[in-house]
Amino acid sequence: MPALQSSPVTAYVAVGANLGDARQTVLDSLAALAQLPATVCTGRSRLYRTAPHEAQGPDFINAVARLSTRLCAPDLLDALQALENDAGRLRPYRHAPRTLDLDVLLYGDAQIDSSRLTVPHPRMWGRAFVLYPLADLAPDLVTAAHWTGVAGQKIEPLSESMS
Ligand code: A4P
Ligand code: MG
Repeated sequence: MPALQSSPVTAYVAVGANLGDARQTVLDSLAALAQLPATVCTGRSRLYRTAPHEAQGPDFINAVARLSTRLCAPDLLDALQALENDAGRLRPYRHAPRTLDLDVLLYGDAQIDSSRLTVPHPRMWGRAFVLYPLADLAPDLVTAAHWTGVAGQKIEPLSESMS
């Protein structure tokens, strides 16, 4: 039984996949995030096709979800990892192609640095595959300097009919 926060926290979760039917897995995971206990999904970005960044394998499908959740951050991570496992996630080596990756980008304005969880996600601001979908939901979070930092990274939104 998770210990719940007394009031909801706005969290942003990055969704990525580049194995199997990545688009369908991302859509299914966005639906599953909305079903987490003590959690409401208050927004989802467009879906994007992105080139692997510091990784190998097929192109990724990436998105971001905004949650309003009373789960504490470690319980949110547990829930995300359970969804990854349900999607058949294996970890043969770092940055291996994956059926589903769910990362906590932001958890309110919390700064967390534990053995299991670093929030804000330490690499998020240098990644187009995070910034574009995050800006769909929260454009004010992404600054001009952030955009300059990801110039040249290959990313394209999927058409509405695809997402
Ligand atoms: N962990 C620590 N902080 C967090 C957090 N904020 N959210 C720990 C989630 N997990 C966090 O994660 C490894 C460990 O990180 C977990 O056990 C957790 O306790 P993992 O899901 O097994 O592996 P990962 O996410 O691949 O690891 P890592 O090093 O965080 O990878 P990155 O840096 O997130 O990069 N290119 C494109 N185009 N699209 C992508 O989605 N993803 C990556 C992964 C690389 N290149 C990509 C993409
Ligand atoms: Mg991850």
